[in-house]
Parts: sequence; structure tokens; C-alpha cells
Amino acid sequence: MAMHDDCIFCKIANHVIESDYIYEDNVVAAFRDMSPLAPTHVLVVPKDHYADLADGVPAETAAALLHAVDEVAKAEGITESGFRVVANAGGDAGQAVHHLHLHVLGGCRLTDDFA
Ligand code: DGP
Repeated sequence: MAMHDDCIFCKIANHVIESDYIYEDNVVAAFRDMSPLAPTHVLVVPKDHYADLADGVPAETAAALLHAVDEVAKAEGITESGFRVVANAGGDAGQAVHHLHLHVLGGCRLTDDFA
């Protein structure tokens, strides 16, 4: 599974377009959401293209995504205060960008209307 030329998150994850990166390794990149809903609102995405969590994501990639969430929480100083992870998949979830991404939200009290 490689990069899709017309996918914005493929471009950001692979530095075709630069963004505000919080964490990166060989498998994933994490960068700030352009429309933040909380003081910390970071998107964790794989460098390879998967549409969503139901798109045959390899276990190694899933593990890298979760590791990156932990790294983002540490970098943002929200490990102790708490944070939320959201992954929208498909139309009923309102997924707008069809490249798998985990929203990491924190830095304030999160009510039910966050992501
Ligand atoms: P979702 O509904 O889960 O697909 O949310 C997509 C999120 O992606 C939304 O919070 C806005 C964010 N987003 C969309 N395009 C860009 C972009 O080009 N750069 C960044 N940093 N965030 C983006």
C-alpha cells in the first residue's frame, strides 16, 4: 500500500506538503489539526494510504499509530491530565478526509461534543 497522489494526508505524512509535526517515525506522522477543537488537537496518520480502520490496516501499522498517540500525549504534556482518541470511519461518522487518522484531543475538559 503506497501513497495516493491526490490525498492530502499522504502528502503531509510524506512531506510533499509540510505541516506542524509533533512526532514522526518510519511508519506514521503526527501533526496539528488545521481546525483545532481543543488546545491539543493532533492527527496521527500512517505514511501509507488506508482509507480508514476497516481498510486492512496491518498490525505493525496499528501498533505504530498507538505508539505515536503515547508520544504525542507526552510531547503535549497531557498524559496525566487526560486525552481522547477518535477515529471517524465512513459516512455516519462524518469522516471528511479518507486517509486513516486518529484525532488526539486534550488540554481542556472534554465534553461529549468533541469530535
Ligand atoms: P475527519 O472528520 O475525522 O475526517 O476529520 C478530518 C480533520 O482533518 C478535520 O478536523 C480537519 C483536518 N484537516 C483537513 N485537512 C487538513 C489539512 O490540510 N491540514 C491539517 N493540518 N488538517 C486538516
